[in-house]
Amino acid sequence: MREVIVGAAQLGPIARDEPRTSAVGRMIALLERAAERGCSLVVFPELALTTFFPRWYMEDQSEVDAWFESEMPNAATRPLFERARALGISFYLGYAELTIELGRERRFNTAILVDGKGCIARRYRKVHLPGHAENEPWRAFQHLEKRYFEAGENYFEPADVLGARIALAICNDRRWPEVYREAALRGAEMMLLGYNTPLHYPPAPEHDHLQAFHNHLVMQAGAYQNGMWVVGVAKAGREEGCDLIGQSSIIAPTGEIVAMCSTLGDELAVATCDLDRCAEIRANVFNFRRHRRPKMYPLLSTDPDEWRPLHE
Ligand code: CDT
Repeated sequence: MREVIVGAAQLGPIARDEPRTSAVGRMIALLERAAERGCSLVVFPELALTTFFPRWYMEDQSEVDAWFESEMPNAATRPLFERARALGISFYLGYAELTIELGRERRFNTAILVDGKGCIARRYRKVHLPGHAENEPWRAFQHLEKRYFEAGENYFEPADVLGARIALAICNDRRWPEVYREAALRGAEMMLLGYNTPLHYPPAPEHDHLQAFHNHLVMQAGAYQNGMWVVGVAKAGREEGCDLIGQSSIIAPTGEIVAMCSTLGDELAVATCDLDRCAEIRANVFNFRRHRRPKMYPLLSTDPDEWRPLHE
């Protein structure tokens, strides 16, 4: 058995005027609880330092940039890094990243995996950015990720942390089956995912009552079909008038939910994850080498603009 005790550290709402130091303080409180329960890995949500700012249309770039971090750790987050290192806990943290690369400013929706020594073992930039790029006033609230972020261009390569192969993804990524499969083909045994998911989906409100179902559906399928642990962690509750789903969960490679938050506030759900259980699935029904037929799926990694009918 190769066991990792994992804490899914759900956050309740973060107010627009709540300083990062307050959010970090709440995360440190969850970290302390996780330590008491023996966790060596704690997962925080997507964009965990601030409110979910893509719900507002902003034209002034300096107003947008106030939501971003240009270094990590920084003054606000250093106490979290230091407390986690003192406790020997690895953690996943989502935040808005502003960086200078290729000679220009670049902005990403980012998650990092920090190891028990306080070093960043993997930085992942969200690949699937949902929403829209222009103001759409007919919506009850905006979802402007396509305006404020560039899409990440990193593969789903797992990091070796805690004797486990751990991959990262962020929120909307969890709805795409290719994400889990790519990570699994790269040897991932666990997928960490933070999310902010509104209960109301303006383009198709007839699906609002299915939000929590779809949340679990995609993560449980991803876990089972790839024989990996999945840890999905919400920022939940009524945030600036917008309801965000909760149900942060730890899901076994069999697809079963083994721990779940039951509130919409700051809460910790804990499970002992035996990494060797991945083999129950991967040595059998989803033995990739034995049963996959990659030559039959050529369109899966083809750009849509290049699609051609198979028999043209
Ligand atoms: N943060 C994020 O990616 N949220 C999306 C909302 C639905 S698409 C507008 C999600 O997939 O949960």
